Amino acid sequence: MMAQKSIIFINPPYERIARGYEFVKHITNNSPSLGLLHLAAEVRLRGYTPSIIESDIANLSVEQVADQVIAARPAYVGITLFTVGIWSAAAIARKIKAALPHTTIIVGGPHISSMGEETITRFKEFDVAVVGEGEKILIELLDALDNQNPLSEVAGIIFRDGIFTRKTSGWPANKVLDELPFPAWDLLPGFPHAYKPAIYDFPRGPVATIAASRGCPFFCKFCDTSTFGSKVRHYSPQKVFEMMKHLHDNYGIRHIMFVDDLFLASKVRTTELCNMLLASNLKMTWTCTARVDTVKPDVLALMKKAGCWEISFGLETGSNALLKKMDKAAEVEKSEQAIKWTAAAGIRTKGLFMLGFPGEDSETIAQTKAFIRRIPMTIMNLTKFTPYPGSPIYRDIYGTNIREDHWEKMNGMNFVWSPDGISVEELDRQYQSILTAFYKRPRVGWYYTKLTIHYPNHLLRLLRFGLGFLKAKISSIASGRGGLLVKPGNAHLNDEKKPVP
Ligand code: B12
Ligand code: SF4
Repeated sequence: MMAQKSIIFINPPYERIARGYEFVKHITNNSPSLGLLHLAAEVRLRGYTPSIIESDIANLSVEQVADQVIAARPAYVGITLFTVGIWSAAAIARKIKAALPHTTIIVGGPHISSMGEETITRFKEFDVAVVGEGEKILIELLDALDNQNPLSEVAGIIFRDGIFTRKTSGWPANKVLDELPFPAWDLLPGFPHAYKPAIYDFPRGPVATIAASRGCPFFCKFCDTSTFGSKVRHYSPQKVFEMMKHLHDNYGIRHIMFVDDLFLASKVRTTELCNMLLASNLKMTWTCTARVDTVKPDVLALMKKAGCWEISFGLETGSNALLKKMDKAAEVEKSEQAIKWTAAAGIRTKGLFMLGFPGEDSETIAQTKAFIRRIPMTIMNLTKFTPYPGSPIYRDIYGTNIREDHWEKMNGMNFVWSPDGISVEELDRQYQSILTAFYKRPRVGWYYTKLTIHYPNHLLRLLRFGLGFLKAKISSIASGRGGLLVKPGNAHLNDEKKPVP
């Protein structure tokens, strides 16, 4: 018997960390899928019984996830798809379909918003795809499936119709975010303690994530904005405050990570939220992401008072020429100013950098190294440039080819492509060298020592990471790779193209 009106949401397992760097798992971000929490809350309101499987965080393999689902015999399965997780999601779906042919498998998420038609055509184990923001569309879709109404009448979906793949008209994005129910944190197994963000990214746990807005009006060439589009919509400051209080009062949450792209886009809203936090007795800390052109000393001072602990800035590179190529609408000088203002306000500064964007060369790498040495940055993240489907650069690089063999590697920790004149091996070497240029300085080392003494909860994770790193280095030297942690020879643009069958 199929469990009627039940739906299991899955965040599939994926290669989170590049081979050779497995020890990094001890210190990386283990945040859950906020999208699935929003969807679960919405369907529960409409009488469905949702549950959630966070595969990676629960350390579940493809087989284990499929077995759990098969045992529960749900009417529906909803899988969230990042490009990196597509193969494992397809493997899970295939196993479920073999055992439960009447279970409908619905997919959504960033990979679908950018490449939905190709995905539904390619992967027969997925039944229907939901494009963009999923809450309202999923409700309409489930209603149509329950009542056997034609899918062609549901907007915002892609489905197979005989041998054809059909896409219905787009669904307008949710305009009023306040109308959405709070994410269903109560359905997350092990919440909140199982969901730790990256080490040193929060002072004290437990931690939860909130997206206080959706959408971004910029078009940085490396960024996939296909899910939420360019129209920015916000929760009201009052609702954000209520969500924080709900998390604090019901789950003991002490730190919030705002994951929206442009948390500081509106000075008025930021000021209002900060004033609410100051007037309350919620002693929560929080972090957010901002563009360098949205911070000013007065707001920063208020944010600090209201508990802001760290701001992440997408700095990307120390080269103005490269920023221009990225269509980032930013300049190194502005970045430097924003970092200085933020540090002066007593807020930690996190720089998000990228290595290997088209145009990267030895000169831009030297500029980046000089930049990170001179700015008062507390913590840096360096990702390996990846042309994600949905980003404007994707078509520039791949044209109409679909390099599905690259998908599994698209976790920001592999170079699947390299610019002319610079090899993947050289980029890998520079990757380590840039991180070393920042983290090996005595000032940074001393800061982290003080931080560890102040917040000893991070120590155990750090020890596990350190031991893993040591083991990886020794094994690399022993196998003749001279300490290099990644095996050279990733796929390159000039490799033989593998078309979609
Ligand atoms: C927070 C975040 C993370 C967190 C949490 C990840 C998670 N699983 O949600 C962490 C740090 C772990 C993370 C990691 C990565 N991330 Co990330 N992340 C984000 C960020 C900033 C916000 C996501 C979010 O919470 N949004 C709010 C919620 C409500 O939206 P949502 O999850 O997209 O869900 C909505 C819709 O997508 C849809 N939907 C989603 N799933 C489903 C399923 C069904 C069945 C249905 C019907 C609908 C549906 O409905 C939901 C509700 O409206 C986005 C940027 C962005 N603006 O979205 C990048 C983003 C999603 N990440 C990205 C990437 C590349 C990654 C990494 C692969 C590598 C990296 N550089 O970090 C890793 C691995 C991802 C993984 N599989 O977990 C890309 C994805 C591009 C792509 N095509 O794959 C994005 C879009 C950034 C970008 N602009 O390029 N990430
Ligand atoms: S990088 Fe940031 S500013 Fe640029 S498009 Fe993406 S979310 Fe918007």
